[in-house]
Parts: sequence; C-alpha cells; structure tokens
Amino acid sequence: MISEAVKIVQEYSVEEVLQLLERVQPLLHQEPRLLKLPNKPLLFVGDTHGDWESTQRLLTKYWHTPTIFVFLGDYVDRGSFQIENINLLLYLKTEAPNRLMLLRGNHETPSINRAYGFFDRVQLSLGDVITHYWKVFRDLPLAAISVQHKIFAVHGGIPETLKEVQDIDSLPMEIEPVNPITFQLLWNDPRETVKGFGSSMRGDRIRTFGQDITEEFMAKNKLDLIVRAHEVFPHGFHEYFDGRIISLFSCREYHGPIAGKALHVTSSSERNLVPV
Ligand SMILES: [Mn+2]
Repeated sequence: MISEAVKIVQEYSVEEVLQLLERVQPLLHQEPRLLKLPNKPLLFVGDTHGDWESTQRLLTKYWHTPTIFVFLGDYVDRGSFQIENINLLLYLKTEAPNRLMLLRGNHETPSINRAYGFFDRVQLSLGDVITHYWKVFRDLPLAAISVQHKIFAVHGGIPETLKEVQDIDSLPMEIEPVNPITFQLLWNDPRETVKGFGSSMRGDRIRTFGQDITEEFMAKNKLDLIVRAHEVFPHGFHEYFDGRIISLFSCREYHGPIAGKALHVTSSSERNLVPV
C-alpha cells in the first residue's frame, strides 16, 4: 500500500495535485478542530519537514497493524521532498481517512512558507497552486485528545488564554492564524526554567510555559501525557517536566544527522519511542 502510494505521488501531474487538494480539503474541513482519537494503538510522529523517507519508513512499519497515525505537523519547508511529503500524507488521508490524523504545524501557514522554502518550491515545480495548499492547511485540525490513553497532542503547546480544552473546537479556520489561541497551539514551547507563562525567543506573540501550567492543564483534563513536536533534538525526542511532556522530532537530518523518533502507544497505553 505505501510503496504504491509513493509511486502514485511521484508521478503526479500538476492537474492531479490540484485534484488531490480538492478531494482532501472537504475531508479535513469536516473534522473537529480538536480530534477525538479512537480507542486504538497510536503512533505519534513529530516534524518531518520534507524528509519523506522518514514518513515512508514509519508508515511502512505500522500500516499493516491496527495503529492510527497522528502526525504533529511541520510537513513542509526546509527538506528536499516537501511537496512529495505533504502529497503522500494527503493522498493517504483521502484513501484511509480514519488511519491517519494530520495536525497543523506552524509551518502549515503562508507567512512561514514564504520564508522557509515551500512557497518557492511549489512555484518552481507546480506553478501557481500554493493557495490551494493553503486552503488545505487552513482546515487541518489543531490538536487531538485520547480519552483512553489520556494523551493530548499538539504541534507547539498550551496557549496562555485557553480556558477549556473543548474551546479548541470552536476556533476559527484561518489561512494565516491570527487568533492567539490557534497561534500559540502551533508555536508555544515548554521550558523547565519558566513559572507560569514566559516570553519566547521565537517572537512577541509566542509564549513559553512551565511545569505548573502543564500540571494544572493535565489535572483539569484528566491527562497523563502531552505529546508535541516543534523543537529539534539530536536524539529525536526530549522529556520535559519528569516525562509529563514528550517532544518528538522525526526527521533524520537537520543541519546534520538526527536520530529521529516517533512514539508508539499500545492498546494498553504502554509507550515506546521508536527509531525512524
Ligand atoms: Mn514547528
């Protein structure tokens, strides 16, 4: 299945890419902004940034199992196979919408695509179709929750002004996220040294958050774990706050080699970091 999908995506014409984007957009549009994950084993995948070999390896490894894939965003920009990477994931979404969940990362936005390569790459290889990708990115869900495994999944982190986790469901679908809650879901970072919310080197509208915020959020929402991405670690993962948050990075190359990791959660909620 995966090797067939890879072949299909490799041979796409511009017309076929447009058809794919038109097929997948309504599918994503009808998903809730806060996905409820099914009662199944889960594989969480961090940033892939155009490293579609990493994506293929993980898909191949678990596709024949009952595992549901939860990709945490940042599919495009930077790597060599950005278009192939996002097209493969979107194609599989159309073929098996319940097998993989695609969350939005901060790189699935126009301003970041203009700065980090996806805009130029699309313009060069496909012509004037970037706005069709942006409509698809607008409709990607923003977070996911597993009641059974007690896991919350998001690209960045906990937003400062989020009152109830259910409020994520009523966030607007924006091509360029302006809503501060949406923006911070995609951008915020946990920090061991921060109490409450703190400033971020990444920018004015972005916040860092400490263990106190994390514990409060988790208690309120009956969670055991937050899985997020958004930061590079040489070993592909980092545990924050005594393992309350696991941060994943799933590329095998990023200014040098990376031992990319994904997180597999079994039906009995056992957690295993798996190499990409
Ligand atoms: Mn990111």
